[in-house]
Amino acid sequence: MSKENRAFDTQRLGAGYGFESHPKQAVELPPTWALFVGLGFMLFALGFWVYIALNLLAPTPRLPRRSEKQYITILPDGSRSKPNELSCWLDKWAAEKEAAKQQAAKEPGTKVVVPPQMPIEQADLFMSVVVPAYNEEERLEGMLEEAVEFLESEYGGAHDGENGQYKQKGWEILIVSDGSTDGTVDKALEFAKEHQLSQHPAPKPGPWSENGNAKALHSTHIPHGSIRVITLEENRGKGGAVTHGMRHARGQYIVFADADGASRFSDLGKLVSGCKTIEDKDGRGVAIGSRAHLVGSEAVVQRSALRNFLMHSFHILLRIMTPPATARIKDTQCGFKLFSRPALPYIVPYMHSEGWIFDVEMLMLAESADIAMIEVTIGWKEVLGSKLNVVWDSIGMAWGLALLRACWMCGIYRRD
Ligand SMILES: Nc1nc2c(ncn2[C@@H]2O[C@H](COP(=O)(O)OP(=O)(O)O)[C@@H](O)[C@H]2O)c(=O)[nH]1
Ligand SMILES: [Mg+2]
Repeated sequence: MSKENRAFDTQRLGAGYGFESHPKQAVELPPTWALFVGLGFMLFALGFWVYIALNLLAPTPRLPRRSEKQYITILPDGSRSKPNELSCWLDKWAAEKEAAKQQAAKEPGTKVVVPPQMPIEQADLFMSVVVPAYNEEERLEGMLEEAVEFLESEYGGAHDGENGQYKQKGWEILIVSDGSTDGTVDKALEFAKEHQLSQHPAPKPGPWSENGNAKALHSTHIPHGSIRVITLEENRGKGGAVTHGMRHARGQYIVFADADGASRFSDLGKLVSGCKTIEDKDGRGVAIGSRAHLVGSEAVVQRSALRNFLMHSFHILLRIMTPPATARIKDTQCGFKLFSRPALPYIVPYMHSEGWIFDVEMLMLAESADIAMIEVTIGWKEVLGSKLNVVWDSIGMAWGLALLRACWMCGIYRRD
């Protein structure tokens, strides 16, 4: 045999050409149990690292700073107030809960029961409106105009509920400026000043009035203190701002609404009646403004094809990744949602998401506490100047959703 075709020379054992040089013997596999132990070990190691990674990646909201627990409003003489302390039901609730727990630990024999969610302090007024606002100097005024007109006509003066009549009356607007770098705060306070009742004691008929009916420049006059402006020192994101506002709400019902006025504010009445129909014996309920009926309509079609495509993809992801009642909600992202006060301690203390995905976390928390939710169709218009970065924020939302679900499943987030 010539030297050139040595590779095929299987007679020459030990020639150093690979397989032909191995002695023939049966391959011995490890026992099955050892394979299972190895596999189990690998899965455990994987789980361990996933758990560590989730712990590192899970968003932890930062604690509010001193100045963020204060608000500014307009005084009866039209000047700006100094910063006042915000009342915070959450701080009181957490302190009481802790005290009850310690009491229970101290007296193991006497059976002190800590209710899973202790009730929070009573409402002072009927409706709290939380408005997250990030650089909204352009869009805020129109929204406020529409809101106060409805609130004043529907729920009376801002202080009516504080006088002991059951909280059918009274309202407040909490504007949470989320580290805005423009004139959002000034715009909000200017608005409050211009509309303040004490600034316009009695509208006088003048050349502008029609048929002798006085019609002042601003038709709605509001009692002082109705609008509170809170400033977050650093931008947190919409979820952070809404949650912050909800911690300081004094209303029997709490709604959050976008600063651009995209939702028809007068549909708040529909949310309240919808919520009342589903409240349980403890008065807990959530009403979700819905634009689902508008899909395919002019308002939605006007949006870019990319935004609509991403919206549909996000809905599919939501269906797969959220528990059943949340997955059934057709429009989870609408910035117009109402909560009854007794529902708050099941949701607000356990919020983690700071960004756009916070709505889903709120709904998942409500679902996990067996709080009924109802979707209510509302009027809505597309308003220019959206701050949503369609591509990046969609990726961020998908990632946020995956993280959120994983953290709840692994017990990194939990109610205690
Ligand atoms: N707090 C806070 N709110 C934001 C931020 N970005 C947007 N918003 C608010 O979220 C609401 C909806 O924002 P918008 O830009 O209209 O989003 P879109 O309606 O989804 O297109 C408005 O009230 C914004 O001021 C942010 O970074 N922080
Ligand atoms: Mg908008």
